[in-house]
Parts: sequence; C-alpha cells; structure tokens
Amino acid sequence: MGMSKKSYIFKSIVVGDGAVGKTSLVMMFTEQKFQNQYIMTIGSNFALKLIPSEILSTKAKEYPDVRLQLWDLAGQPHFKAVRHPFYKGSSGIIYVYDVTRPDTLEHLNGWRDEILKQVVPTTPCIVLANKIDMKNERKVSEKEGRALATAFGAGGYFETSAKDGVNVNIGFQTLARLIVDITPPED
Ligand code: G3D
Ligand code: MG
Repeated sequence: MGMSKKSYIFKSIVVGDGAVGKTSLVMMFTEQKFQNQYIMTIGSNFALKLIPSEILSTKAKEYPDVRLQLWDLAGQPHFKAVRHPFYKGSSGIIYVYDVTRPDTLEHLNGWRDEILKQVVPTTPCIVLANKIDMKNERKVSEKEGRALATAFGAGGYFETSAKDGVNVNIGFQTLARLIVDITPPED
C-alpha cells in the first residue's frame, strides 16, 4: 500500500451577533456566492470546504488536506443550553462583527466568555470585521478591531466583505493553517 495523504476535518464555529454576516461569509467562502435573502431557521447552518494542502503550505507534499466544517448558529437561540452543544469539539473559532454596528464588536467579549466555558483557551481563532463595503456607514475603526483581535489572542484580523468577496478566502484559510500547525502528526 502506498502512502496516502493525511486528511483532516476540523469543526470550526462562526460566532457573533445576528445579521453581522456569518452565513454570508460561509456562503461566499464555500460557494463563491452572495445572496441577499436567507431563510431564518432555528438550529445551525453547516458547510464543508476542502482546503488543499497547496494553499496551506509551500511544503504541500508534507501537509495534509484539510476540510473545514463550518457551523454558524441560525437565528439567535435565547437558551444557552441550545448553544453549548454547538460549541463542543471546535478546533477553530471565527469571531465576526459588523463594522457599521459598534455593539456587535463589544458583544464579541460575551460570545468569547461563553465559548471559553466549552473549548480550551488555546483554540485557534480569527476575527473578521465584516461589511467593509459599507464605507459611509462604517463606525468601527481598524485600530479598534485589531485591539480586540490582540486581546483575544487571535491568529489573524481581517477586514471582510461577504458581499464583494474581499478577504474572505484568506481569513478562513488562515484559520485552517493555524489549526493544522498545532495539530500533532499521527501515523
Ligand atoms: P448572520 O448569519 O450573521 O445573521 P447574514 O448574517 O449572513 O444573514 O447577513 C445579514 C444581512 O447582512 C443580510 O442582509 C446580508 O445580505 C448582509 N450582509 C452580510 N455580509 C455583508 C457584507 O459584507 N456587506 C453588506 N453590504 N451586507 C452584508 P439582509 O438584507 O438579507 O438582511
Ligand atoms: Mg445566519
């Protein structure tokens, strides 16, 4: 039997307030499209995306292929009991806020506190400052966003537009790389 390339699936959760663009970001990353109308459901959206090793490392041959299994909460369930199973087993966290609504950045602290009761604090995370296409309505500066990312120990801060597809791929790919880099090799 020849050597087969290692392959991993990592659960990653996309969190943040309602309407910051979580579903739109996942949709743009996994299907390269932006839709204005979503059906709001209770539960969680689920998407799977292959990230080939070529994208993760110049040493592609030694690198596994990675699938990011992206979960985002659909609707905003009021009961924590619903959200806890959603967090469990996460290898990565994507914090999203909307640059036109400062409260969505503030609230990420609460999301983080809640998540850290379920996942280890060293779990790789990134911060996405979304809706940067809305230039005239922007209220949160890059400086404020970066300060939050630093406070969270995030492995990346990206200013994104799910609408225009700006910085979406690089954000998710960076998270995948962060996860792989701390995953011990197995044989
Ligand atoms: P959520 O999953 O975090 O709740 P959604 O957020 O992805 O459902 O997006 C909420 C609304 O914001 C949607 O508009 C969506 O089209 C819009 N949106 C998401 N990302 C962006 C972006 O980068 N730029 C702009 N301009 N809008 C964005 P509707 O009108 O359907 O409520
Ligand atoms: Mg959604």
